[in-house]
Amino acid sequence: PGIPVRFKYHLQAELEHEFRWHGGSGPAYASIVGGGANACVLHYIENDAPLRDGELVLIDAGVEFDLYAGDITRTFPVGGRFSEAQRELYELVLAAQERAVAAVRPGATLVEIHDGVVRDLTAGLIRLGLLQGEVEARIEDESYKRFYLHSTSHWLGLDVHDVGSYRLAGKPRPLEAGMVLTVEPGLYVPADEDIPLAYRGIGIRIEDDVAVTAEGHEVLTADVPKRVAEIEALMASE
Ligand SMILES: [Mn+2]
Repeated sequence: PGIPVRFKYHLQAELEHEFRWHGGSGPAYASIVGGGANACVLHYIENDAPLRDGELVLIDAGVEFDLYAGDITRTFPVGGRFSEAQRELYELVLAAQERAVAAVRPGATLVEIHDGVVRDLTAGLIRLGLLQGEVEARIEDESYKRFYLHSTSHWLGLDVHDVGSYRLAGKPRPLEAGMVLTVEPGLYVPADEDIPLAYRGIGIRIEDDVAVTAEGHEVLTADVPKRVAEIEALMASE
C-alpha cells in the first residue's frame, strides 16, 4: 500500500494483515520470510533482508483460526520466474512432496513417509550431481543431510507442533482417520565452494497440511498454488 514491496517484512505485513482481516486471531507462530541463503536458516524470523531479483523467497506462515493453527510453506521467485537451477531443485522437492502426500492414509507411518522423501531427494541430488554414487550408500552414510536435515512431518492442531506421541509401544504410530499432519520436505544447498555456482544458497521447502481420512487423505491447503506453472502465472498476473 503506497510503497513497493522491497523487504521481507513487507511480505510478512501483507500476510498478517490478511490473517486478521479474514477473522483469524493472527499468526499461529512467528512467520518466516526467508530468501536466498536465508532460506537455508530454518527458523529465520528477522525477515529484515531486502528481496533480491533472481532469488527465491520462502514463506513459512500460518493463521490461527478458531484456535486451530495453519502451517504452510511456499517458495517462489522474487522476480516471477524460476532460474534453470532453481526450477530443477524445486521440481525435485515438489515431486517428493507430492509422493509423500499421496502416501498419507490410515496405517501409514510418518517414518515411512519420511524415508520415502529421503529416498526421492537423495536420488534427485545424485541426478543433479550434488551427491555422487548410489542412492542406498548416500542414505546409509547420511550425506543427504547436508541438504535435508529436518523431518518431513509433525502433528498439527491447536498448536502448530501439536501434542501427540509419534511412537506407540516402541513403534512408529500408524496414522488414523482424523489426524492432521504437515508434509514439508525441503532442500537447502549451502553456498560452499564445492557446489556448482548456480545451486549455491538455494533453499526450498513446500509444506501442506493434510488430514487423514478413512479413505486416504484430504489436503487442507490444496488451494495454495505450488506447481511451477501456477506460481509463474500468478506472479505474472500481479
Ligand atoms: Mn511445519
